[in-house]
Amino acid sequence: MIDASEPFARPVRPRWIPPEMLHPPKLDPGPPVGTGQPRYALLINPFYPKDPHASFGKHVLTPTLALTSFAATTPASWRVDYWDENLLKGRPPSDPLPQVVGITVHLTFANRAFELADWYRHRGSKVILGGLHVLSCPDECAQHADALALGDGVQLWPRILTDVENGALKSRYAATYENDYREDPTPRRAILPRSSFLTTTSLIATRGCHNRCGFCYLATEGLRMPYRMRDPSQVASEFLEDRQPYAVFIDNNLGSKPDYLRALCDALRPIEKIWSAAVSIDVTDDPSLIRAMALAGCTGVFVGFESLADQNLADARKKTPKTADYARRVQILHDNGIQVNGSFVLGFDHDRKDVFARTADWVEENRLECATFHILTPYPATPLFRQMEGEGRLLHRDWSRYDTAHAVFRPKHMEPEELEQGYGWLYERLFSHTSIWKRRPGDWRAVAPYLAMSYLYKRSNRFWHQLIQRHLVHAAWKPLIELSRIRHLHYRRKLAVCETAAVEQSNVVAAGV
Ligand code: B12
Ligand code: SF4
Repeated sequence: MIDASEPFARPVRPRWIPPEMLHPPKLDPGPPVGTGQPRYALLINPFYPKDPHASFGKHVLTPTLALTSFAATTPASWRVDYWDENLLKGRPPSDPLPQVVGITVHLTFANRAFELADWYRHRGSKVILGGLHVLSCPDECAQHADALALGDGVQLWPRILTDVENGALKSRYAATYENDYREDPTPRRAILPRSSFLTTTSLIATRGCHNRCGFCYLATEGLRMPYRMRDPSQVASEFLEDRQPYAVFIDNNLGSKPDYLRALCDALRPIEKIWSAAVSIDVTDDPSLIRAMALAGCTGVFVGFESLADQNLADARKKTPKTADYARRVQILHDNGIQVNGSFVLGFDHDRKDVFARTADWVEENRLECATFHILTPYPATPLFRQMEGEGRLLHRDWSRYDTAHAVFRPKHMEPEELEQGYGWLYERLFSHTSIWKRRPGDWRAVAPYLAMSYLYKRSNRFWHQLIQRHLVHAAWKPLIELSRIRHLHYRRKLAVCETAAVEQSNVVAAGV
């Protein structure tokens, strides 16, 4: 029962959701076809239902690198195509039938991945499944695949294709993440539909993280991902090669090694582009690093605050500054013109029903330009999963609802329904006109682009499916992105002048003048 006295108890208005955002296209049974066109591989990112509370636009900001990263290792004699079901183009291609179909599997879309796998296998393709869910639940996935790729696809894919050619495909291939990351080829971005994403430049510079939070997928049993870095110059050249003004770093935590981040900023500064990245808030330990990020083109960070309660963070074993210091640290980012998208996890053991209102107030007081919420979700094979399972608190194992928008465990201080309703209420409040306006940037020149971006991102869910189907995503964002880049270059010049003046001042002081 939801406590009616809570602010989040007010029923959320039912909204119209475009059916394309909730259901994948139906696959007709069709007859078995044969063995597929030799040396033709199709790579699929399966459909997942979109959470109506959050932005639909976020799914077409930038593509996953899961498929393009290993597509780059496809032998030259093979044709390779990319198919993202979330781009709403209908049924995936089957004429000609690919000899090999590679599908990436996460737990939330595992069922759709299996449906696709069964469909292609029935027709005669060889199906290879890879990705996070294959690593955490291999036996479940094996029933739907000719072969499983456990771990790093970049090392496995060429081996798999060679074995297919030789009629010697094995049922399991495994690779670790301990190799030298600098030797990985550039992801094959040319196979992506450029008009379908805000930017096709999803970049990755590092693998792993200096933390190992108990709820994070990085703590999955059997996943060893030592911290690895690519050469900063390699990353800058990839950025240039893709010819887009804006890139999104999809690293787990770009700030894990501050010295590396500084070197990366040195390499990115001359190319005069803009980018955003996920970091943990300890990146602000050294404000000069934040200045270096701004001068290198960083316009936004996605910060995993996770919780505003120290006890929750300690339970999760996250090494992080005290939450009382978060506001000052956010200000350091804002002072350098960097927008903050705060990520919060709800439902930790010290969260009571006031967590929703307290989080919303804090986000507004600190004028976070954007916020993303997640219901705590115990991913299989993580320490959190084992804990919840041991305490008998898991409600079910329907992976499709392990999408951080549903309560899949029994929280300590509220009902699962209250957790879900509070989560929905938070998005309602933070995406409201009042809240968007309250959080506008202090610099009046930044207000118009902030409002335009906020409205497109947070209040256009009725239209996103049309932009996606008409290949207009890139075109819709383009003017705003270009405007941001030009504003940022102007802003950087001012920052650089201040920086030079500060250095000259300290030289004068050092010289004892
Ligand atoms: C980009 C991204 C997105 C994008 C695109 C997602 C998409 N599927 O199209 C957007 C922003 C839309 C998104 C949304 C969400 N995401 Co997301 N996302 C990421 C992110 C940051 C990068 C993914 C990536 O490119 N990784 C780099 C590639 C190279 O690594 P990889 O995927 O593991 O692939 C390698 C291997 O696994 C293997 N491999 C993978 N697939 C295959 C297939 C074959 C055939 C072979 C041979 C090999 C192979 O080879 C690759 C190279 O080694 C990851 C975090 C991260 N850094 O990985 C989170 C992450 C994948 N997302 C996550 C989540 C929870 C979500 C959301 C549910 C969150 C939310 N509530 O909105 C949504 C919805 C998506 C969904 N239902 O799954 C979780 C998944 C947790 C889990 N255990 O499944 C992650 C791990 C974040 C996290 N820290 O928890 N996401
Ligand atoms: S800091 Fe973020 S990426 Fe690193 S282990 Fe914790 S949750 Fe995962």
